[in-house]
Order: sequence, then C-alpha cells, then structure tokens
Amino acid sequence: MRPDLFEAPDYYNLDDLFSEEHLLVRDAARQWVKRDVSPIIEEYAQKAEFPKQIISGLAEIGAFGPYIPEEYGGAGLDQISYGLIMQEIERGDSGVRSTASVQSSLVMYPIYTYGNEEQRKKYLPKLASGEWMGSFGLTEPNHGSNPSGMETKYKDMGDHYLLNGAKLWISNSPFCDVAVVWAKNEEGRIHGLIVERGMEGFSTPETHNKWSLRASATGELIFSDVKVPKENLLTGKTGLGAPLGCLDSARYGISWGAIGAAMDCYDTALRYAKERIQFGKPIAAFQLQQKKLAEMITEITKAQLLAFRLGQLKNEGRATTAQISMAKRNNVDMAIKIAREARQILGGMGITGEYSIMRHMMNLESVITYEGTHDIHLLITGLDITGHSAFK
Ligand code: TGC
Ligand code: FAD
Repeated sequence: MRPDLFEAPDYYNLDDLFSEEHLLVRDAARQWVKRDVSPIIEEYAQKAEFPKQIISGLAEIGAFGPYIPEEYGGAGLDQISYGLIMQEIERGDSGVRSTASVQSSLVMYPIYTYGNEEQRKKYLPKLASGEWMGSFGLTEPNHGSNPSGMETKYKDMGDHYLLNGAKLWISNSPFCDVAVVWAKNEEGRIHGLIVERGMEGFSTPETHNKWSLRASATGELIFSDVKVPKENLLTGKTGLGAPLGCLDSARYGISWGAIGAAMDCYDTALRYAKERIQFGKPIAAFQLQQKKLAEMITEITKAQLLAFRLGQLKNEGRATTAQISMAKRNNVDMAIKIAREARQILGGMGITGEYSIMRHMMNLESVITYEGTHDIHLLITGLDITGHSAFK
C-alpha cells in the first residue's frame, strides 16, 4: 500500500466550530491512524485478521469509552470528541472502528448505564485499557432486524442463571474476554447478562470467508447450559429498549465514522485525478471527473454538518433515536456512494490494495447492514414522521 498522504477536507471551515479539546483529540487520533494503522491495515484485511497489536494504541487515543467518566478509566470526553475519534479511526478502516464502537458503546455503555457499582468497577477500567475486549450479542440466526423475537433464554436456578442459545454475526467474538448478551427470562422479558470467556458451555467460533470488514473478527456466541453468576445480570434497564439504547450510541458513532471513510476515498481520488494524465491532461480537468469530485465534497460537507449538529444535540441529551437513525442512514449511504465513484476515478488502479478505496467500499457493505439496515432506518424515520409503524 502507498504511503498515507491523507489531507482532511474541511470545505465549510467546520474546524472553527470545534473546541480546542475537540481538535487535540481528533489530531491525536489522526496521527495515530497515519502511523499505526495505515501502514499495516491492507495486509491484515488481505489475510482477514484483526491486528491485535493496535489495541493498546486504541486505548491510548481514548477510543475505548471516550465519554465514560475518568473514574472508570474512560476518557471523560463529550459526544463530539467521541464522534471525531470514530471519524479518524474509520478513515483508516471501518473494521477497526467497529472494534472501538463495540467496546465503547455496546459493552462499556451498557455496563456503565445499566450496571451496578460493583460491575462498573470490575469491568470498565479493564475494558478502557484494552486489557479485556468485549462483544455484544443481540443478533441471532433467526432474528436480525427483529431482535424482539430472540430465542436465547436464561433460567433462574436459585444460586445462578442457566443460559442457552446462540448469537450470530458478532464483532470481536473470536477474541472477546467478556460478552454483553441479551436474553429472555422465563417471563419472556429481555435482560442483559455479562458472560465471561472460560465459563463452561460458552464458545465463540469465528465466521470465515467475509468479503467485507476483513480486518475485524466476526463470529458467533454459543451458550450451552452456561452457568452465569447472578451478580452478572444487568438490572438497570430491561426490555428491548435496553439493547436499543446501546445502539443509539453506536449508531451515532457510525454517523461520524462513515464520514472518515468517505473523506479518505475523496482525498485519494482527488489526488489521483490531479496526477493521472490521459489525453494529454490531468483527468481532474475533465468535466465528468469534476462532477464526481464536486458532488463528493458537497455530500461530505452535508454529512459533516448533520453529524456536528447531532453531536450538539447528544451533548445536550436531546438527540432522538429517529434523528440518530437519519444520520446513520444518510452518512453511510453517502460514504458507500462516494467509495463507488472514487473507485471509478482510479480506473484499474482502484481495484488494487495499493489504494484504500476498494477496501472502504467493501467494508461499507457491512456498515450499511449492521446497527440497523438502511431499510430499517428509513422505517424508523417513517414511523417518526407519520406515526404509523411499517415494520410489521
Ligand atoms: P418497538 O416496539 O419499536 O420497541 C420496543 C421497545 O423498545 C423501545 N425503543 C427504544 N428504547 C431505547 N432506545 C431506542 N433506540 C429505542 N427504540 C425503541 C420502545 O419504546 C419499546 O419500549 P416498550 O417499553 O414499549 O417495550 O420494537 P420492534 O420489535 O417493533 O423493533 C423496532 C426496530 C425494528 C426499530 C428495532 O428492533 C431495530 O432497531 N432493529 C434493528 C436491529 C439492529 O439494529 N441490530 C443491531 C445489532 S448490533 C450490531 O449490529 C453491532 S455491529 C457493531 C459494529 O461492528 O460496529
Ligand atoms: P435481516 O433482518 O434478515 O434483513 C434482510 C433484509 O430484509 C434487509 O435488507 C432488511 O433491510 C430487510 N428487512 C428486514 N425487515 C424488514 C422490514 N420490516 N421491512 C422492510 N425490509 C425489511 N449483531 C450483533 O448483535 N452484534 C454485533 O457485534 C454485530 N456485528 C456485525 C458485524 C458484521 C460484519 C455484520 C455483517 C453484522 C453484524 N451484526 C451484529 C448483525 C447485524 O446487526 C445484522 O446483520 C442486521 O441487524 C440485519 O440483520 P440480518 O442480517 O439478519 O438481516
């Protein structure tokens, strides 16, 4: 892969709106990605392996629990800093951002928000430092977009719970130390349980042959009569709203992350178009290529403004689920379209691992599917504006 020459576009001078802290946090993440991710990520994507050596670096830039208070090992930052960290990491690779999203919003967030003080103290500092890695089990073989139908269940055995079931498509599962698992009790109410590697009957087989998110480890969580200690139940919130609350936080991060992938594709295509000569001119001088590039920067700028405003609303505790859905849906769709157009600007070179575009394009096929598909987010907006649910 070529050296990372990335220069971030900022067409509407958004940097003027960020605080000094935002810029410091963002620039530290940006430099780390250039130094520690860009040089190795193509190789790891090609061999379909998560680069575990970057875990300590992710922890150092505050990617594990950016908004979790410092007393629990988090970075104690605001939501815009969290978004900017996700943007920079996904500029490197969506799979690496996935690992950070899961750790922060799908594992640390529920333990912090729905857990008790003992659980927070036991798990959060180790998750923040990357000593322990987490996964989040909601999706099942028969229940993806409709998690309320989940079949994974647990039974109260007096001195422990007995957990049975299976989760599919779980990021980080093959190497996770802890998993936040959503399961129904005997009354059919959904609860979160913290399952630890090493518990008898708990296994995490890896899912192979992915064409997308190859540098992220994906797998299953299988529970066969797993004895879960009673103190591992998350009691702060129950029902489907509990896992959906975590998704709000992760989807918000993705709305920023997708901008990073789009920026990288745009920047690469712009540089290539200025350098590549055909018919005696740089291809950047042809109207058709300018149309592609001009539309890309317009869409990136709109997405940045959407994410920034959403960040302000999140900081004020006013962002709604539907607003988050709109940003996740719009920004990932924007990024995937830009990746496809940018790929074309590079001609044949665009399909090689010399450039990051094809990897982003394939990664984004997962990003547009997980954390709620493109269709599901449209239906969430539809329900919000009409009052009619079109899910069922
Ligand atoms: P519905 O009847 O609408 O809602 C059930 C209950 O939940 C409440 N609720 C929420 N609460 C908090 N936050 C939210 N965002 C909420 N949305 C809904 C709702 O008020 C209700 O509460 P109550 O008290 O009345 O029971 O549920 P439904 O069964 O009709 O489903 C709604 C639907 C389809 C929108 C939802 O289930 C959904 O979002 N489906 C998509 C599933 C999804 O996103 N899965 C993601 C799995 S995790 C993942 O992909 C990680 S990838 C990570 C990575 O690698 O980066
Ligand atoms: P389905 O729900 O079967 O949907 C198939 C198609 O039908 C989609 O196009 C969908 O939009 C459409 N559809 C479904 N319902 C409706 C409807 N009511 N109206 C109109 N169209 C509809 N899950 C986790 O729990 N944890 C993880 O860490 C995790 N990581 C993932 C990592 C990767 C790489 C991938 C690919 C997925 C991951 N997921 C994870 C699972 C992900 O959240 C699901 O794939 C996603 O929610 C969609 O579920 P499904 O794949 O079962 O598709």
